[in-house]
Amino acid sequence: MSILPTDVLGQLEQQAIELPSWAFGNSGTRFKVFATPGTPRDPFEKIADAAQVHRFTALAPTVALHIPWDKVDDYSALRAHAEEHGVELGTVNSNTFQDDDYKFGALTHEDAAVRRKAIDHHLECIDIMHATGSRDLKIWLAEGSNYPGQADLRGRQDRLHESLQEIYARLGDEQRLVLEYKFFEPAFYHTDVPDWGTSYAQVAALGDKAMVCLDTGHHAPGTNIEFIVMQLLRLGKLGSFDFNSRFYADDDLIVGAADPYQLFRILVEVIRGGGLNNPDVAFMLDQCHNVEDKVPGQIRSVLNVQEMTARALIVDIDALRAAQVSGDVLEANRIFMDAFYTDVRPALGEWRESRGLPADPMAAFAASGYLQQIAADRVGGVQASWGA
Ligand code: PSV
Ligand code: MN
Repeated sequence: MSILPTDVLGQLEQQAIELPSWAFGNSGTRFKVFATPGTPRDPFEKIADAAQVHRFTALAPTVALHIPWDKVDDYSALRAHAEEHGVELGTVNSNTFQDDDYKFGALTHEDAAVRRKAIDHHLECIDIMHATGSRDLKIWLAEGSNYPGQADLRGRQDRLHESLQEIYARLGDEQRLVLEYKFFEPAFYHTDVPDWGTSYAQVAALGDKAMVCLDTGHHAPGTNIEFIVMQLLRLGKLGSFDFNSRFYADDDLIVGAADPYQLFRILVEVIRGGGLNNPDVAFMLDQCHNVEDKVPGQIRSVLNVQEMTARALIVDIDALRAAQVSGDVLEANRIFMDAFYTDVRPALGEWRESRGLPADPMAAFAASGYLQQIAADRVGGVQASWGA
């Protein structure tokens, strides 16, 4: 028998990981953004690139948009373009972090006129979601303060609740709001949604269609992220993941690159809590490819998630439970580590081939000549980058 039993393969077959449109544009640090030949000039080209990831892996059927970066005149046309390329449009991300008016906050701002503008932006995002067929509105707020005493922490929390209430009230029956937390940056003393507890308190006060988004890069070093995953699943409030990995801050590196074992531990809790292939829990990437090629960077990312999911699925749960119940600490840990150390890559390759996919999607994509083709075709225009 393969190390991946049929029921495990059945679960892997259903796995879907949403790609961020911004991963296909140029990105970098505050020091330099390096351009690459063939980088998309508009959302249509970003979606064409994203479709390549799905074509070679069958893992990425949807693409998230960021507004206004992905603003177009005709969202139905963008939707049709996505469908022609074999993918669908996914989560709509709002953006209240690049406008001068938002220097001191958006949904929390002291000035009602600025709050109005920020709320209206979210209402526009919901209108876009109707045209694109998107279910989720993802809100990440770059709001906070840099110096103690600068801001009225309590007043901002109350205004956040009021603003979110108005946005929530506009959601359609099938739509959801997911509120992302982040403990620092761009504000460095406090942020208004710094942790899962604050996000949970805010979304719980809204209702069933509001959930927490967990970005794996948004925690202090050493945070036990899998514990948060367990707790949010237990509370029925884990709406989505933004997967990426970090060495130092919010590095937005390839998921599973910095700490594969952490990704394994997270996925074990996802499975334990019923979050795998559960429509309530969206798997998304939130990454930037600053120095590596973008399409293969995304292919590697979804494969990393798939591989670690396979390892998490082969944990011998019955034996683990028995060891836990009997207090056999070392045996429980051995069972856990056995699954983590199992090399599932050959079995996954064989399985992909049996489904008509390339055993090695990275190699197959490289051999396809796509990167050379877009470099030759996409001449002129302005490459998409931060802010476009
Ligand atoms: C913020 O760091 C974040 O994680 C949010 O998800 C944004 O929408 C995304 O990055 C892109 O800026
Ligand atoms: Mn994120």
